[in-house]
Amino acid sequence: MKTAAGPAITLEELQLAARNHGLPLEALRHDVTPLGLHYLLTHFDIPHVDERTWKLEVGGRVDHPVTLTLDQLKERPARTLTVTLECAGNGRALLARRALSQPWLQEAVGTAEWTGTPLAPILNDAGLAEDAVEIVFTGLDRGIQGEVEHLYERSLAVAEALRDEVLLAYAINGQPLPPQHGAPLRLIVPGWYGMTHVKWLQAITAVDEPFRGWQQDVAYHVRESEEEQGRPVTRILPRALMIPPGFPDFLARTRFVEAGPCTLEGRAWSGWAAVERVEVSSDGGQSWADAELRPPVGEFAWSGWSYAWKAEPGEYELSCRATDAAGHAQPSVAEWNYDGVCNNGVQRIRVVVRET
Ligand SMILES: Nc1nc2c(c(=O)[nH]1)N[C@H]1C(S)=C(S)[C@@H](COP(=O)(O)O)O[C@H]1N2
Ligand SMILES: [Mo]
Repeated sequence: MKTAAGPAITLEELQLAARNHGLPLEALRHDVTPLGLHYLLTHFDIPHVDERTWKLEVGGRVDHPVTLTLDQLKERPARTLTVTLECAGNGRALLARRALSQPWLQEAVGTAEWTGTPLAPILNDAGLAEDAVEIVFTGLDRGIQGEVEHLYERSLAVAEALRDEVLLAYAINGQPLPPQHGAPLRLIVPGWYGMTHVKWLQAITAVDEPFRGWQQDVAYHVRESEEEQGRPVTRILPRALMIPPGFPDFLARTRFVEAGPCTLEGRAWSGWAAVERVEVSSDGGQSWADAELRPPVGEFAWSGWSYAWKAEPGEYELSCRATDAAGHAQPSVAEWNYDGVCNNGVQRIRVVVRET
């Protein structure tokens, strides 16, 4: 992977940023992100798929390989789950030295109602062989990354793939999946970072040794250099985000707020456990106060929070941070890593409070 030489965004990063958009932070107001406002990340091209001829191949180390059409998948039991999805690269562009990739600030997140059929019964019907250790999920999209040509593919350990909440989804927010979100079928693995949720599925293959594809084995590791193997990225670390209050300056995005009571609001989530605490700071992280936390909007989705701020004239840096029940806390600045993944350092919003 190439790294940026300086702080300025390169044309190559801009090219990616213009294709892959984030959630406008004001859309954090919605429990479920309206379609079109959910973030998007596509490594290569969005494949053009004819749903009438599309098929899913389930095979490899199984006793009964099977080919399923979209109609057959829709005839199976359906389940809808509200899931918060976040890209592992969220926060990348805020790192001092960064990998040349999608330059997210902090907006690569969204919550959707995904409808599909659970994966486990399909694998059980196919009959996993005793030596199956992982399930590989293959997309239809091909490209070159890290100088290696490949289809977008990721794997999961058998025990993770068999979890009840893992879905093969064909609908989002009650609508058929649109092309950009993986039509006609994608994987949903609640709690895991975005790269796991393979879009445009064409094959699900049980394998008897750990999968070594580029997106699995090389990408998505927390490591300090290209030579190091590192630690694989799995579940989403806690993060809180605030809806920027008041109104913005067009270019700098500095916020302008009238003096007086001001409700600060936002969302917080973690893929490890429920969010237990959200705190807010108005002095650049020197002091923190507890925000009021609402129950999550779904078992695998974010919680809303609010905080009554008494805005007095002056200039402020507002921040928020989340802690989950598994003891993961959000750092003010996350530790640097080579791929620019899992950067859950706190959000900072510049606010000018004016006399009324
Ligand atoms: N086939 C395929 N699946 C994919 C990707 C991709 O490029 N190709 N990108 C992954 C990444 S990195 C993320 S963050 C999520 C984004 O899902 P969304 O675009 O529906 O929000 O899809 C994942 N699934
Ligand atoms: Mo991602």
